[in-house]
Amino acid sequence: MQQLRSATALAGAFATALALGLAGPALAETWDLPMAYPASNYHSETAEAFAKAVTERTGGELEIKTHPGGSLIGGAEIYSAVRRGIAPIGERLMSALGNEDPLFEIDAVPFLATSFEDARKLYEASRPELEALMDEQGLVFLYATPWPPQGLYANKPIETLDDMAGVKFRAYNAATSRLAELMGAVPTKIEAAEISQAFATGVAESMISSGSTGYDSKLWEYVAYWYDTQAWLPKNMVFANKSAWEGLDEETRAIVREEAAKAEEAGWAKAQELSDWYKDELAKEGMTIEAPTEALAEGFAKLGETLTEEWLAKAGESGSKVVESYRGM
Ligand code: PCA
Repeated sequence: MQQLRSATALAGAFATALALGLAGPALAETWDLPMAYPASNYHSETAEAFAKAVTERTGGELEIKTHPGGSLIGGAEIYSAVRRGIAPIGERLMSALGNEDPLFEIDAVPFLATSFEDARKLYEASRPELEALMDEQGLVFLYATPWPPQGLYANKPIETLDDMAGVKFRAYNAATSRLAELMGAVPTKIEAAEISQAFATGVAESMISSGSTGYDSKLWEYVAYWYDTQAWLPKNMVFANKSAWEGLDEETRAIVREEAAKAEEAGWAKAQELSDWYKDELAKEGMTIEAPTEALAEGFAKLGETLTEEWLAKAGESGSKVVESYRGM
């Protein structure tokens, strides 16, 4: 049936092309866009608006369909799926790709960039390298948007790092796993779609994330504290498979690029706009939202130094170059 339908579509497209006197038929395409975060999250909404705009502006010639919440492909598999052409386009948390290349982790280096303004600079400084790296991997980078600053969720008051000893910690990338280890906590990598279940069943008791993901996961049902450590602002990125991209005509590619640039601006604005709102919502649900104690902040700063050193050692010259150019901005 599927085959029959595409055969009919093909014949229709040929007929239209002949009628228009075109050299070759432009076939309408549907691109499924797998995403890891829930439909109601602003990252997903931004990608949905991007998908709609591309679909409309190309007159349906390129239809992009979003699939939030890991419903089509789980978060951990999205990058390799797009790389292998299983999905033509996808969205993924950049810093979860440290195994591909340490450069992807640059926005999860603790205290390197802790405000939206600095996060934007770090992004501008790293973007050319990221684009080149992804190009080598058979991918086309389209846009990236940030999460609000990362804070510490816990099921009990945390006054110093010692209070984290033995705590079951949900990690979302290698850097947060390592951070947990250094705190003496016990890390487990868990995708956002499984956070609520992990906290409900006691698999996780703590995590570092934004107010955004705590809000999406209704974390107040399981933990009472969020410490505003402002540790870093990680990003999600949207990227396409290079062969799929090269299959698009130039006009379509230009439309995708334009809409990606708009989505990027919208995503950065939305993240800033919602950052405090999320904290207020967590507080309204009864959570204690506090700045870390001096001792906790100091403990984190020390861990941050260790993690920065470790990252610089891994990321080598290209990593140091990006950090240097960021610091010079
Ligand atoms: N939310 C994502 C990554 C960073 C964030 O704020 C998560 O927890 O998976």
